[in-house]
Amino acid sequence: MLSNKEKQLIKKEETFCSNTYNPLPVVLKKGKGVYVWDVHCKKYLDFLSSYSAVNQGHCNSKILRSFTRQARRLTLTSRGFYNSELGDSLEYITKTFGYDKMLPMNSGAEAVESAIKICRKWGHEVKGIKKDVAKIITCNGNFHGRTTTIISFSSSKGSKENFGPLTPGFEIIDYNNIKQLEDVLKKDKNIAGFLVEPIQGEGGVVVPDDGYLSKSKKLCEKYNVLFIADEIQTGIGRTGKLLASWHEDIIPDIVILGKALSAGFYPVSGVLTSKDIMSVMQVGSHGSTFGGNPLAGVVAKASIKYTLDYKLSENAENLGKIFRDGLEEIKSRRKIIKGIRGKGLLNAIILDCDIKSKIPWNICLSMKDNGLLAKPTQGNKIRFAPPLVINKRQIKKALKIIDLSLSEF
Ligand code: IF1
Repeated sequence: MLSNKEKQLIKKEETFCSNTYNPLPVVLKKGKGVYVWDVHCKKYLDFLSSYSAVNQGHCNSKILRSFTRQARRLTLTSRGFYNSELGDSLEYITKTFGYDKMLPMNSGAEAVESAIKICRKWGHEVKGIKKDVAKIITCNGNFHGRTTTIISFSSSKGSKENFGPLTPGFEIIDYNNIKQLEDVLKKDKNIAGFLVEPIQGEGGVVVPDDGYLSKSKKLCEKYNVLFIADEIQTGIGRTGKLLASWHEDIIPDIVILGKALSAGFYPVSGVLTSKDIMSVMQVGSHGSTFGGNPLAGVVAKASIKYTLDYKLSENAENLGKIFRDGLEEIKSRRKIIKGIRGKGLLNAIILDCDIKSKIPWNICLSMKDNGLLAKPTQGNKIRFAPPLVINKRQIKKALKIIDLSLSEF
């Protein structure tokens, strides 16, 4: 039951904020590491991690120190001038991921939009596609953000209803389907890029077959098409490697980062690629008021450094296995679980219910009451994605809570 204080806070948010979400009825006030507390100081394990934006844990002390030191000194200069932090942080980030250059932006969607611009310009000016007919292949079940161009290639009707006219220039194929990719590449000479999530997050944590990414990359090389990996959710250690693409030893032509690139302190995103590909972006072809500001540079470098120094990718790999084994054990006793899938600490259970059923929501309400926060995705799945700083004891605690809540269904 919600207290009067919670009801008032919820009512105020609903009164003054656009109504585009259906939040779980919990009002959070504090976060630290894998935990968040509500306004009555009830503690929860956060198994959503703001959709993988706080991989380094809520309010990470080390990153906070770097953040506040820079915030006291200089936060924003515009790119109308140079600043003392941007070059240093982009050198660190590009070298960490093995690229020559990064185009710095703010939100994930802005970075995806920027990657689309780079890819199209490369298609026209380097590949030689006729003016304004370059196309990008994307996948059914994709989620790349909420801007008008991005929803134009979404396969979910709900996200594009009445937002038209939509942006042309996208071919949608089935995810994890090499034949469909090759068919389009063979048929259509105007393809400039293939934009894909190494694991589809919103699609309900859909892990493609082993080899899907490497075969796709090889096809892109064969047909002179840019392989663009959207690692906004799967990057920064989430799936057990620094980039999910690295599970298949591929080097995408373009990598898009966001979310945990700033450990949840401040929107920082970016597009990483080679200097040749980035050379299509000349003075005046792109920009952003906050893109590449000194505070963003400092917090991004500190967030990546923390991820490496504290081996969060390895932790995600190891604890992800323990977590999935624990879910398998629960599944053997709880028929409501139909399937388990994921990699590293990006996992989901598939429930044996209709996608319109209230069961997933009610299970999340019960887990909330038992001290764990998670949310359903794609109807009959519940995503589990804790901060990557989680330890074995906390994983075991989470499994107990999940088991207890499922016992009610
Ligand atoms: C919300 C989903 C996840 C993303 C990938 C780009 C973006 C996202 C692979 C855009 C953002 C967020 C958005 C968030 C919910 C969450 C989400 F459910 F929407 F699909 F994680 F799976 N590429 N994903 O996952 O980044 O502009 O949001 O910074 O509330 O819409 P953004």
